[in-house]
Amino acid sequence: MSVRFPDEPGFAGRFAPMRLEGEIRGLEVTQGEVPASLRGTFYRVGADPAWPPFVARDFYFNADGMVAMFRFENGYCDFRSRYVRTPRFAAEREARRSLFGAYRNPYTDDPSVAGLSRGLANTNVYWHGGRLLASKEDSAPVQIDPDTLDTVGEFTWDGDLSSQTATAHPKIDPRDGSLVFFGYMAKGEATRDIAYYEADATGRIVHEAWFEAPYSSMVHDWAVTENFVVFPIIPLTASLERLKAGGPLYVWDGSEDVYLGVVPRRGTGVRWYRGTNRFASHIMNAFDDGRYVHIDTPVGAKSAFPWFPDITGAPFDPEQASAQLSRWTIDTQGPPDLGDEATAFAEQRLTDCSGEFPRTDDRWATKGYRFGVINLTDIPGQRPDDGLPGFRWLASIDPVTGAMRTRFAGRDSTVQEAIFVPPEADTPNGHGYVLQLVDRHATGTTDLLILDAQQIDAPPVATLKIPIRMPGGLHGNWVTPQQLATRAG
Ligand code: V55
Ligand code: FE
Repeated sequence: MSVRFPDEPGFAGRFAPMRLEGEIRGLEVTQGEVPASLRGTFYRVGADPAWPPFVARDFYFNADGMVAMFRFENGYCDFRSRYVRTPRFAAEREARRSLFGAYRNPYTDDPSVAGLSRGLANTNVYWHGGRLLASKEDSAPVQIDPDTLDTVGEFTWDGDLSSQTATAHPKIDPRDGSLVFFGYMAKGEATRDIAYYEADATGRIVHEAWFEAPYSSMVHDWAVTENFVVFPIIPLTASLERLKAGGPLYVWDGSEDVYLGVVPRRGTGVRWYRGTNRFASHIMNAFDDGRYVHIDTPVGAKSAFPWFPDITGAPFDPEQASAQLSRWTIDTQGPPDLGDEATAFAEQRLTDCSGEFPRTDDRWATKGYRFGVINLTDIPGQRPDDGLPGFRWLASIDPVTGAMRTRFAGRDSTVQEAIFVPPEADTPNGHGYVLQLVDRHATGTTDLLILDAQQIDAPPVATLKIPIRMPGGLHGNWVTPQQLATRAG
């Protein structure tokens, strides 16, 4: 009956479970001063398994969502962390053990939980229509109380969500506050169905369109511009037969093409632009000029996820998995599918450094922009000699000039996703703060850095100390007091 986590890489180092819910009023400031004018809350979610898995070689995509909040007011920062009480979390807490099996494989579950949502709410936490929503791409989001982090319950846009799933990477159009989102595998695991939605600023779904992808795959992030949405179909392919046989949902298929599905905003028809095999996951930003769509995303030769096997059995190769920020350009008036060996969209590399977790100043989301941040695993010629894998630098980039600044996290330190925080006043694109959690491996603590967005390489404006390790960090967002005041019931 002992609680014992497996001696496996998925539960070691920065993936070792923490499982701690708590509150610290007034985090310790170890350097600098928190600007008194900084008012708002940074919410982020990490994946932290509440119970040991009963399947072998489990990984953090399959772990419970732990939401953390950092609320800034008058130079103080209050911290709170809380698990999302998904139906799955509640059932396993009651049983004091895992009841759900392998990642997105319901055929491996304990029969007692058949029919219960497998959602973990572990990938993103965002504010829209007066609600704080924690989400994972295999299910509907879960509404969270923005002050206590108590779980309100599953949110299905008042029942209007016809898809079984909703992306963890919705975009908010700064023009009108619309939430632009989609569900993939919308009719169940390994299906090819995609449902595209827009909800107005109040959180009511006002547009819905359905279509089928060329093949079933992980559609983790996507591109939204003023006039188009683009669905990247990347060959982390899924198969229901494999799932039923107890195998992984995804495998990397190096023989399959990439497709970019372009749909006009609030339109219905999809056009598929085909390109040669490669990998991409997160999108920094995207924009269009009415005809050409530009999408900035790190692009690698192969999948960055070591836990999804290569279809050929080839071992994971970090070199091939490393991705460099690149720009994909689609001529929406050009021919969509040029057939074998050809590519129907252009690719131009923006940097030679390897990285992921790109973000932008979301006031410029969907628009031509001058500021992004990204975490780097490697800068040619600057690799530290401490042998620690993972993201070691933060970089800021102006995609127009290519100008880049970098900040090394330090020895024994890795970085989690950074976010841009606008100051109270209207400022130019990229003028404000960048917030970033830094894992201090030697002490098992975490620092929250407040950086000047225009000089991320300068000493931090302030460093706050969280005296615990915060594992499995994924995505987060900044919510202003004005937004919190629009709370829906
Ligand atoms: C990602 C994370 C997920 C997932 C699928 O970063 C993709 C990508 C935390 O869960 O289920
Ligand atoms: Fe993501």
